[in-house]
Amino acid sequence: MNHALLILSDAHLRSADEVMVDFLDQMRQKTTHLIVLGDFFEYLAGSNRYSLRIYSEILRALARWPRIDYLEGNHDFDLVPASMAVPGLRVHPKRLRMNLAGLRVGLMHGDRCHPQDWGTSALRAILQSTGLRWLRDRILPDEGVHRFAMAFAQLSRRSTWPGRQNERSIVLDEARAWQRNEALDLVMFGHTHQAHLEAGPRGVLLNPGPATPGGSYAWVQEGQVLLRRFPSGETIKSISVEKNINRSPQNTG
Ligand SMILES: [Mn+2]
Repeated sequence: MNHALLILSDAHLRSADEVMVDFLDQMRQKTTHLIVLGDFFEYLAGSNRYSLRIYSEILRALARWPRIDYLEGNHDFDLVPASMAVPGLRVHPKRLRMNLAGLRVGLMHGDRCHPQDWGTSALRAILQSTGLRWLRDRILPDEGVHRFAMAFAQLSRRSTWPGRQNERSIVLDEARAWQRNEALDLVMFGHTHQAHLEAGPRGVLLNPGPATPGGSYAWVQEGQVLLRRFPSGETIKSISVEKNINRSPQNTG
């Protein structure tokens, strides 16, 4: 079986984005399966009609994909496939394991790894709390919520929040621990905007990096994991990933 995967993360799209639309259409000639590791949109939560209108062109490009597995991030959450009109979309609010291309794969966004990292989780924490979710989706005007969230997202990136400095190593540690505990051949995550491709004794760790011009994306095919330049596609790094039948989960409880 030749099951190729396109993996994108952290594009933080703010509007209709021609580069991304062209890229998605081009890549669709090569695979039918797209994996998004979160924060693809700068802000999209619930079925905010204003956000959906802003992103309509991108959503149409996504709708042309037969299968999309979408891990929610801290900028895009509570996604409603029906209101997004993307028939192939499967939304995953939390980290999950999947068998893909014959491999045991773990997928996570990467936020909420650090207990003190209230900065990057604030947007999600506030807008996803029960009371505010109700306000967000039923009472407040969609445009106001969208504009507030966009402004807040920008502020949170400019500032240095407690817990942000060592975010990269904390997310990596979390990915390693998960790989070890569940015998995962490949763990993929995003969030830190720092591409990472590593073949360790227990398997492969992958952060595709931000899918923004000059950034990167990942491609998995025939036992190879490739880190590639976005959007041009030059290979930055490539390693092989194998199904390790000798590995077994460490925690059985
Ligand atoms: Mn994130």
